[in-house]
Amino acid sequence: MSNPLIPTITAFRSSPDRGQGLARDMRVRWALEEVGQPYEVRLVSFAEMKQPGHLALHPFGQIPTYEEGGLVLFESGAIVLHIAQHHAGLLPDDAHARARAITWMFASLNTMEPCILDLQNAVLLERDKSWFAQRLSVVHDRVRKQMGILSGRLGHADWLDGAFSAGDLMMVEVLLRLRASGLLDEYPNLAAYVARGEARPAYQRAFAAQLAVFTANQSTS
Ligand code: GTB
Repeated sequence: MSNPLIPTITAFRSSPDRGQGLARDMRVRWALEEVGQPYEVRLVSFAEMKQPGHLALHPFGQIPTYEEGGLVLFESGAIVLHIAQHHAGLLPDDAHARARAITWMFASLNTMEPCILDLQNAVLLERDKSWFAQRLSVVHDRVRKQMGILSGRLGHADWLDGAFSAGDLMMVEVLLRLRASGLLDEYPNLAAYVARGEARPAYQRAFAAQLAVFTANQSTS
């Protein structure tokens, strides 16, 4: 029986990323660790995600979800925003700075993530097509365009707008998905930005927690 005062999130029982922290429960775990909020995790299989019990929490049958008392949320951005709005540590007190941090959350999800997902999907699903090389080049250029703008905006700063915020948490999470492509290393200030995010103790705890799920799953299977 779970404690209603402790939020429960859902995560893959067996993550296809083999514990690399690329699934979207990672950003929720990281946010909870940043604000010092303990949480419980309910692991779900791909089949369970499509069953009525989980669909009642997440209409699209995905992870992550978030349950806290009577509140049920899905969409990692909405969950992180909820956590940031209800705990100190992820959003500035100043109203304008707070609105700007939230703007960076949206920029990460709406402006950066779509082209990064296009790249991942192209590599995953279109690799064997005759036109793959052309498609990859177009998708790479789209990612580079956004990365160039973001890189110019970050400049030599540590974070996007003053102190670390939920905007940085989300942006780092999104950029991390590019690492395997090699594109992140083309922008040394963005690579360093991501490394700064990963070095945060809260990130490390969240990463260790999701890796432990994968490791435990390996030893029982
Ligand atoms: N917009 C939603 C959000 O931000 O919460 C998207 C949620 C989503 O895509 N969830 C994925 C899921 O549940 C897991 S994170 N997929 C199962 C399904 O749709 O049936 C996406 C993901 C999956 C795998 C890797 N990987 O292996 O590296 C990385 C990211």
